[in-house]
Formats: sequence, structure tokens, C-alpha cells
Amino acid sequence: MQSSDKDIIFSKPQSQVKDFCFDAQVVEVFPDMISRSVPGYSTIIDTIGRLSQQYVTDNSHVYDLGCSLGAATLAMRKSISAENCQIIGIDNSAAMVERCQRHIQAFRGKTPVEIIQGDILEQTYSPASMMVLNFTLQFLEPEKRTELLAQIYNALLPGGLLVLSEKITADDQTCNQVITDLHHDFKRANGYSELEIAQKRTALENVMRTDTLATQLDRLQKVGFKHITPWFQCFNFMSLIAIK
Ligand code: GEK
Repeated sequence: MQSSDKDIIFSKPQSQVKDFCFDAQVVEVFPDMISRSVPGYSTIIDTIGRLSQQYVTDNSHVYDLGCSLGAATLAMRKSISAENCQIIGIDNSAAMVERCQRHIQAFRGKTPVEIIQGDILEQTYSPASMMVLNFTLQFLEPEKRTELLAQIYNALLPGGLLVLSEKITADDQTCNQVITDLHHDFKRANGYSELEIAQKRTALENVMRTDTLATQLDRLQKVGFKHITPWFQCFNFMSLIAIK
């Protein structure tokens, strides 16, 4: 991923912490922010690339939903060997899309990429062999999440793959505290102060509502996926694969 400025957005005390949004200020520091905040992010991106080599089939579409700066899109474009495919990245943040388009153009690759600004709930999806929701579903209204997964299931070709990565809450309160503390330790070890951790937490409270693994599995089953497994977990961050 491209180099970026250091994330110091929450380093100064704010009299009132506003809800988090993916604006120009966040775009500037996004690669640094996500790599210092999400344990296993680079492993997940690399694995999405590896899975695309295996699952993307000739003459199909590939979607990166909530693509941000296109890290998963680029990992897939590097690895896809199938012919006549198209990768479509969608994000509803104008600032992200503008930066993502410039970033993608800086790299070469045989698979064409289109980056679209829009709400992933309001798209018409073409037949796809692989779709990625890498830490995006958690930003949708909880009651819209099943609707999106149903759209994804319908768009996927038989044998098609969804990668769903999410921050999760553990069912058990004691365990939830343990994994939350471990995540905060991870952030401290990556240079975030107590103030930054606390203010970011407040900023995300209303915009990122996390589910349990049981809820994630239940939704995927409800929309029709038959083959589902978590393949990665570090603290309260995990990634699942679901195959149609
Ligand atoms: C990565 N996947 O680097 N429609 C479209 N985009 C949305 C919507 C929506 N309804 N809601 C949120 N977003 C990326 C990281 S970040 C995760 C994904 C994070 C977008 C939002 O604008 C942001 O760019 C992205 O989803 C979530 O692999 O920052 O924790």
C-alpha cells in the first residue's frame, strides 16, 4: 500500500468528539491508521490476493465493497490469472474514491479496475466469482446487513467466494474484555496514546456497531451460504470465507 502521513487525528483533546467519518483528513492518513489499528490487516489483504488467484473465474466480475484506497483491489489484481474479468471497487466516500482512483492508476495490471462512488446497498451487481467486504459491513445500519449479504449471495456465481472481515464482539463479557484489552495493547504498542484510543472509540461508537461471530454466521446461513468458515482471528478482528 502507498506510504501515508501518520495518523494523529485524535492526538489532541477534543472538547466534543464528533462521529467518525471517512473524510479528506482520514484519507490522508488511512494506510497508517488501518495498519496500526487492525491486527492482521496485511495478512488479510495478502490472503484476499491469494484467494482471488484460486476463485476468480474467466468472464466474471470481482467486487471490493467499501474499497477505501483499494488495498484489496490491488492485491486481487496482482494475483488474478483468469481471463476477461473486471474488478469493481465501490465506496461511498468521495474523498476515498478520488484518492483510490489516482492510486490504482499508478499501478499496472492486466485485469481492468473501475472505482465507483456509491452506496453498496444501492448497486446492481453483475455475476461475480469473488466479492470482498473487508471491514465494511460493520459500518452499515445493522438492519441493512442481511439485505446486503442477500444481494451478494444472489450476484455470486455457483462456487463464488465472499470474504467477510469484521471487528467482532465476543458473546461472553469476560472474554470480550480480554480481547478488547489485547486490542488496546496492540494500539499502544503501535504508538497510540490513551487519549487517542479513547477519543477514537467515542468517535466510532455510533457509526461502527459490531456483531458477534454467531450473528455473522447466522446471517450468512440465512441468505443461503452453505460453506462458511472463519479463517483468521486476532483479538476482536476476524475474517470469514463463505462459498455459494
Ligand atoms: C480495505 N476495505 O482497506 N457504501 C459504500 N462504502 C461504504 C459504506 C456504504 N454504505 N459504508 C462505509 N463505506 C478497506 C477498508 S474501511 C474500514 C474498509 C475501516 C466505506 C467507507 O467509506 C470506508 O472507506 C470503508 O467502507 C470502510 O481493505 O476503516 O475500519
